[in-house]
Amino acid sequence: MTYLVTGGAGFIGANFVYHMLAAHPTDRIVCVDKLTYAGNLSTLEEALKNPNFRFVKADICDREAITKLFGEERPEVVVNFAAESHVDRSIENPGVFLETNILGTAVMMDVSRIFGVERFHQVSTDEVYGDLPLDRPDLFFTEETPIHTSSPYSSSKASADLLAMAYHRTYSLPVTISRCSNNYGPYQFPEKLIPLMIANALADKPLPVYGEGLNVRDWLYVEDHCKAIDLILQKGRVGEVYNIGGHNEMKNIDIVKLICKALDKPESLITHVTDRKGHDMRYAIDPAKIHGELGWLPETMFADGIQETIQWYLNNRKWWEEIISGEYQNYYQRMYGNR
Ligand code: NAD
Ligand code: TDX
Repeated sequence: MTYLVTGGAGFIGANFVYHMLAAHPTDRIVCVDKLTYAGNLSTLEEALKNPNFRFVKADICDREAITKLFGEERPEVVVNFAAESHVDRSIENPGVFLETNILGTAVMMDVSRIFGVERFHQVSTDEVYGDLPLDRPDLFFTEETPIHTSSPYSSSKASADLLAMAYHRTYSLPVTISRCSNNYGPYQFPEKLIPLMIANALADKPLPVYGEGLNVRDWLYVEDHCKAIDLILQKGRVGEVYNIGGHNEMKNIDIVKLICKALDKPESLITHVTDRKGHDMRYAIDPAKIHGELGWLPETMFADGIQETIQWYLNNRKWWEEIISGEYQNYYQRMYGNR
């Protein structure tokens, strides 16, 4: 069996590559990634030593390159992680989100149709459901919750989901979609909340909390997300959407305080900065469908996963210090300089 994984040099895609190489040691994993600012070949260093793994640098919008690759590899399964993934960047510059997240997904599905893949899995997000009010803790996102987006990022992901469902209905492309809550774990790019706060705290720099920090996210350890996608590939029903989340809601401010405590840094580093435009208040997934149908449950408790993650960033300073030493500095200045 050959799996084509797009975006495998990014955070979740790379964790998925490692999961698949370990869980399916006789299968072939081909990774295609454009290596944008968010993609790092060093993340795949160990995978590159495995004869069942191949890396190809290409843009999912490049129909010719993708067609050539399908001709060479004839993948049975495609898992589409490749995306522009950072909400703040989508607010700054939406165009590239529309290109990669919508048009790139369309190219991947067109070529998948031509080559008759057995499964096209679209990795989506809980952000397509918009947000929930803080004063209604009884409400959760189910697969039936209407699509209702807030940012250019979530709108581009929702567009891709709608297109995927249309390709299923119109062309019988064997599509599945997963919508996961916020991931954390090794190899997350330090523009995202948890690694950014770890990196800043270690440098005794201000910890920029948007607004009051009362926004709630539903955190899932990345390995649990990877296992859920694997299960959907093996046992999920074509044409279905599966929500993935572990009922682990946390306020941003509490996450940042927890990081301060774990690193023995003072909470006085916390700086409240101007809020994100259109900032979603609360995400919360109801995972009853994937639990009931496929038997999936998260395995890592947040208390353990966050300690492991902090330890990983302490043990792998070279990986993230290299990233934040380059173009990231310009990004940081633009995003936080006058905030
Ligand atoms: P990431 O930004 O860390 O990685 C994205 C990867 O895609 C990078 O390696 C990048 O080089 C690659 N890429 C970008 N544009 C490309 C293009 N045009 N062609 C080929 N490769 C391209 O993202 P992530 O956090 O790992 O997210 C992966 C997927 O999971 C995304 O689709 C995202 O929407 C979804 N998701 C993320 C989260 C989360 O908490 N991070 C939660 C739910 C869903
Ligand atoms: O410096 C910061 N300060 C801050 O208060 C950053 C980077 C974030 N935040 C807040 C904004 C959010 O409420 O923390 C929360 C988490 O922010 P992000 O890490 O940017 O994630 P989020 O916007 O929730 O989106 C993430 O989860 C869903 C991923 O980036 C998406 O790709 C995924 O679809």
